[in-house]
Amino acid sequence: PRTIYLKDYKVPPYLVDHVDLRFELFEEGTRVYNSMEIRRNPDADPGQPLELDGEGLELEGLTVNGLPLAPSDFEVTSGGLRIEKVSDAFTLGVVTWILPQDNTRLEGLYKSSGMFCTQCEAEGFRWITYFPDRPDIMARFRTRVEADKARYPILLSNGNDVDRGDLEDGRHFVTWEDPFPKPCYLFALVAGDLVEKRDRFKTQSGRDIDLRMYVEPRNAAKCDHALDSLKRAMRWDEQIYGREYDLDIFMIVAVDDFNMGAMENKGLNIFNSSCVLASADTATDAAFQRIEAIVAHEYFHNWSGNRVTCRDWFQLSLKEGFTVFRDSQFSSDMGSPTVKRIEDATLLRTAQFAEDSGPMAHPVRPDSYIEISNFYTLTVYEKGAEVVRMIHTLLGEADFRKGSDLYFERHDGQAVTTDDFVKAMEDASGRDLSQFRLWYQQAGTPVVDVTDHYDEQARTYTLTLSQHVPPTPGQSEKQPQHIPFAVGLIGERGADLPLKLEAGASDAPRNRVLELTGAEQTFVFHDVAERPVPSLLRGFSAPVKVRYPWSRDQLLFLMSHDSDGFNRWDAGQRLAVDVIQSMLGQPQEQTVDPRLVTAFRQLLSDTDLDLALVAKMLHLPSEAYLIELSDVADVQAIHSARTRVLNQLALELQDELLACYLRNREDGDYEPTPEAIARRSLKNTALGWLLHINEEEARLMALKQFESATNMTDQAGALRSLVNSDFEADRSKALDAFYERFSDDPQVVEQWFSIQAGSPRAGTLPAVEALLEHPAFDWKNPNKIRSVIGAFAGQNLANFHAEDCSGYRFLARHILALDSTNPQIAARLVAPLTRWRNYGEVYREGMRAALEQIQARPDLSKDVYEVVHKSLK
Ligand code: DPP
Ligand code: ZN
Repeated sequence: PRTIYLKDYKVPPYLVDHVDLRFELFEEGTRVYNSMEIRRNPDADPGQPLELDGEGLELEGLTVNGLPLAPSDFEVTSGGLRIEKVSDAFTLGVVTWILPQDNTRLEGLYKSSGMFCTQCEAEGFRWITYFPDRPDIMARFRTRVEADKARYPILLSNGNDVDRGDLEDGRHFVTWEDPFPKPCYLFALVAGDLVEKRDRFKTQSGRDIDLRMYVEPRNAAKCDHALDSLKRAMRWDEQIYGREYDLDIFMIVAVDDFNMGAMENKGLNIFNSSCVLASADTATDAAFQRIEAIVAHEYFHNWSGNRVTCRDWFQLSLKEGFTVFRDSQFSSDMGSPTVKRIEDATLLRTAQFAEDSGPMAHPVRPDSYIEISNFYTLTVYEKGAEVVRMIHTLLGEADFRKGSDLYFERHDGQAVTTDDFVKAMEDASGRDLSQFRLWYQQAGTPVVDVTDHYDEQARTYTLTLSQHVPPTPGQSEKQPQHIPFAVGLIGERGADLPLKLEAGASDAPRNRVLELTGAEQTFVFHDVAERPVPSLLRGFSAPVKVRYPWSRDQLLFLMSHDSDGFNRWDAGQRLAVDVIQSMLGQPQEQTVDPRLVTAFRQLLSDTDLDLALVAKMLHLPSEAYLIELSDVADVQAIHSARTRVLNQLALELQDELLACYLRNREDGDYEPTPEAIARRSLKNTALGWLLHINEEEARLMALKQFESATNMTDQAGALRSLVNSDFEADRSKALDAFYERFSDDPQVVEQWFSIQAGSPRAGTLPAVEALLEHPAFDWKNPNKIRSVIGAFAGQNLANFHAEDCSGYRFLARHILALDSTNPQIAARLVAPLTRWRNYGEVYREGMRAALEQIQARPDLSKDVYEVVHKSLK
């Protein structure tokens, strides 16, 4: 397979101004009539042939200005179609025949539960018709959809519906026109027997927008949360970014088979059902929050992605990093900012840091790729969002807003680069971000080492920060980056001290963002009356690793005194990591540092503390995070050490856990408010811990909660606790009852699968293999694959990393099977094997053998080939 390089980018030789599409949808196939108004690009080298992309298409007709083209005038190539000689401006007509009903890749046009839908990002449009499938071609689309009226009463595409009517043979049509030029990856079409839920939104300038949500009839009662979230997002984007919606209609559609979470097609967002449908009795708090965030994310793309789009796919983070930053600000404003920060940092430190130190490590703006689908990564999305967040921190709220206004104004209707984004921020603020741009160019997680010195005589406190960025594939030498490093200094009595960078300065802040730009830099604080404890990288102000020799007592001190909620939580995490790591390989009877027990006792008993923060602080660092922190991970030892710490904590804190459970048990009507979510989280964590030690009273409480729960959070919480316990009989009874009750609800069945596959107790390999044989499992449905195979390899680490390597062979076998039906999903599943070099020998060899087994298969998809090949290199 061919590697594509950023340095090879050239402007397109031809532009498409207008596209007229007509889809004839039939059960045995779809005919697509595509008429494009094309002209030579005045900015490109002249004399180039016209090349269009196309995959899996049967070409039925080709005309130029209405006249058929002779076979000698064009050439159908492996990835498309080439016409050597064309005039400066012309209309090209293409007729193709495609088979959506057989499309298991879920790219282009396909069928899902009896409805037609599309997914064109990144390169799906080429599976529909011949077209220059690249985001810097922005065209106006007019789309006529024709189908059987009884089967497909709803026919949708982008923009406004301008015409509709009946045809012969019980068929009908609807014509859609999108006034905004857009790249073809934002094209969408939906046809199905769907119910419509309507709502309205009045924009800040007083325009009325029709909000329409389309779902299968059985999901009619699961739309309210998405529509409410949408309205909140629309209002928020007006208030915070001054961005107003631009069409008269905004549509959301839910489909069951979807490779991604959702897609921001212009005016017609298509969602994976699991990321949009919710009701109290079928969706957990986590799902409610995820839906609010994703609905907002896709909506925000209307400006950051659609009105201003990417020049090429190397610029993916231009829209994704910025939009993830925007949705994270939004979630933070809707809920608890500290909790949101903890969740974002946890994901980043666990999964993105792992990616950044593995064989697939790449910059936020990659330099090359084989298959772009492999670059919808945590680095492009989450690290990309952190990079934008750092710009926000460096510029401050007001200048950042000036920068975003300038960016939208300057580039409206254009396809641009991450450099253009940074330039707008520079121009609006007057700041120089040239060194900062390295965040887009250098892969790898910077490490900041911190040392300090307190001079009692001079009353100065000195922090020395030094940074290095580790080597990553293709980048052995790195330069120092521009790191906003927020700090505070905490005095003996727990209060923040003034931070004076000059002696005698008055009005000193107690929170400061130090700007680390050199390889090593020293910051001296004056008039420091006592030796402080430093609070470093407050609010996780940069996506870096911080090393400082904290003592356990200092961490305990920070846990209870840091005014920065994030760092309070982080101190608890560091302490727990330290305790767990010190128990690695120790005998069973090794006891846990009593200070950790005391700290957790405090957390459970202090009713004045912020519940949401306590709920987060009670989560021990995950196995995945502990693995990420190890140079050479011994998974079984990590699992055993963490389990022992959890057991001992639960045993010592039974009374407090019980009291916490009872205190937070009462629940009125279900509401996904931050306060109620925190109570449920605390309650279910306490229950889980108690069942972990097989406490009989807790068993009865769990059974009762399972039977009487009025919302899915409590229902699934009880089920999960039982499944993770040793109460074998209760576990299978509860699992059966749960399935019985929810078997006709795919989203709940997916939870049922993942609770089992992700549990170290219930999810041994034979049990997981049995789930694959379950009638509700479906190899064509990505959510089912993720909820069984993904949950097993991603969460059930003790069983996946079984020392006999059976987990790896299992994964390799299914990756190979899936590669021929859905290469995107197959390639995603390779991720748990990629970092084999960071594991102990047994694991390492087993993972490598699994990768080699996959690599040995001829005709691998580009998707799987790229990940496996780079992992073994
Ligand atoms: N739909 C995906 C997202 O919004 C890709 N654009 O991130
Ligand atoms: Zn996105």
